[in-house]
Amino acid sequence: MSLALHERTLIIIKPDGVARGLIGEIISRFEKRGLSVVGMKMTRPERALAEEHYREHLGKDFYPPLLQFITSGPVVVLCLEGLEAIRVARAIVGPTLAREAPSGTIRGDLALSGRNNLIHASDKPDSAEREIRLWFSPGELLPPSGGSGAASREWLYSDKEKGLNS
Ligand code: 3AN
Repeated sequence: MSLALHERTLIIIKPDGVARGLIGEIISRFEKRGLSVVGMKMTRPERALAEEHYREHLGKDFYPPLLQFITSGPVVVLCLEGLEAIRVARAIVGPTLAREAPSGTIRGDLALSGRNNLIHASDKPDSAEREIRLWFSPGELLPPSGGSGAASREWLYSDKEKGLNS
């Protein structure tokens, strides 16, 4: 099985993370782990975009307040790239209910709430693809291996993981 060295995932630093001044702290956790930033912008989401983003939760009791929350202020949207980036980013973020998130995760170290939990991270490859397309136009994304930390890639992965000889 070939490894997804250039797998991409979508991260949103939600309004609470921006308002609490945690943008740098949050991005640095992903970068220090080795994930590369290949797209980034600050925006205040339109309601229609938020509805599309959270469409799988339509009809749930927390859907209206969730939409209200995500559109309540500016967010920072990131596209991250790296080996198994979707799984790695979710592990860095921690589980939804921040009070139960283990220390060492972003939510476990920095949040207490189930809604104001700082971050969204795509949960699987098809949602990552859909969400990246929703939040970024192709011209806003760097090419594979072209993002932040490109110079450290040489040391981040073994030759086998890089798809070279084992
Ligand atoms: P995650 O962000 O951990 O992937 P999802 O995708 O299941 O969680 O839920 C999306 C967002 O909806 C969560 N980040 C949280 O803000 C909110 N949410 C999910 N479940 C609940 C819940 N039971 N009560 C309140 N808000 C919730």
